[in-house]
Amino acid sequence: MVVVQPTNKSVEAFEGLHLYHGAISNCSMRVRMTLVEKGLDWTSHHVDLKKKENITDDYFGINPKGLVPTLVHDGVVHTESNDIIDYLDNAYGEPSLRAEDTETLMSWLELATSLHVPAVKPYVYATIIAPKVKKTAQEEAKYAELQKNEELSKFHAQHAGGKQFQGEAFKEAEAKLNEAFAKLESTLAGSKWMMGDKFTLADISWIPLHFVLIGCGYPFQNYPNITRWADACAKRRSFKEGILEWCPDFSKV
Ligand SMILES: N[C@@H](CCC(=O)N[C@@H](CS)C(=O)NCC(=O)O)C(=O)O
Repeated sequence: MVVVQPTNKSVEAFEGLHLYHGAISNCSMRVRMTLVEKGLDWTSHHVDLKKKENITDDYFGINPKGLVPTLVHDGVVHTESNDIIDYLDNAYGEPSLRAEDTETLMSWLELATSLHVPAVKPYVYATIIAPKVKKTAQEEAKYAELQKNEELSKFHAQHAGGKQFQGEAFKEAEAKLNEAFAKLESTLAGSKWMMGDKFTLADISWIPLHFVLIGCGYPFQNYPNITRWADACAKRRSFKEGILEWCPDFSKV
């Protein structure tokens, strides 16, 4: 559980569940899906990443990395999407999104987290997003002032001023995705959901990656089990309300 002490104290007065989230953000999608699956009421604070609404003193005062999503639950600030969905499932019992084999379930959430900066983000920025979130010189300066996280500063510097990164960084990202999706493909052979017969947090963690990456042209046609699983996920209300209502088609963002 990642709890943050906000310097923007306004959120400490919030009651109930408040989510700062981005329509096009795969990390936000998993939290919105969890809220729907668990039938929870929540207050939306939409942060438009294309308008760089995350690059403000106010938002960095809530999430010190300037990332979405951020959950505020009764004034307590939680970051990191895979920790947030685990937190919500623990905090609100039924319907449970856990599996009997908690260790394997958690390892899928950890894998999704660990792939984000080295693989998912570079792939998505290189194929679609970088030109859509190009910062003005003023926004670059504000970002440099606010961002204290070295990994994120380094990542964003790779496409500062409209630069596109392809080459080695892209190939490395692609190789990491290929390895992860080969593992997912074999896990889904003969089982409906990632953890067997039950739809769990593992499916919620991974289906936004499929949705976003297929929009970026990732070749999921080579993965028949993943395709079948994604079709089953797409039939759920949480997919419609947590993903499609906010982002109908990632290739058109
Ligand atoms: N590990 C974080 C990653 C969050 C993240 O990178 N969010 C993206 C959208 S999916 C974002 O806020 N991007 C804006 C930026 O990098 O400035 C999580 O899982 O919550």
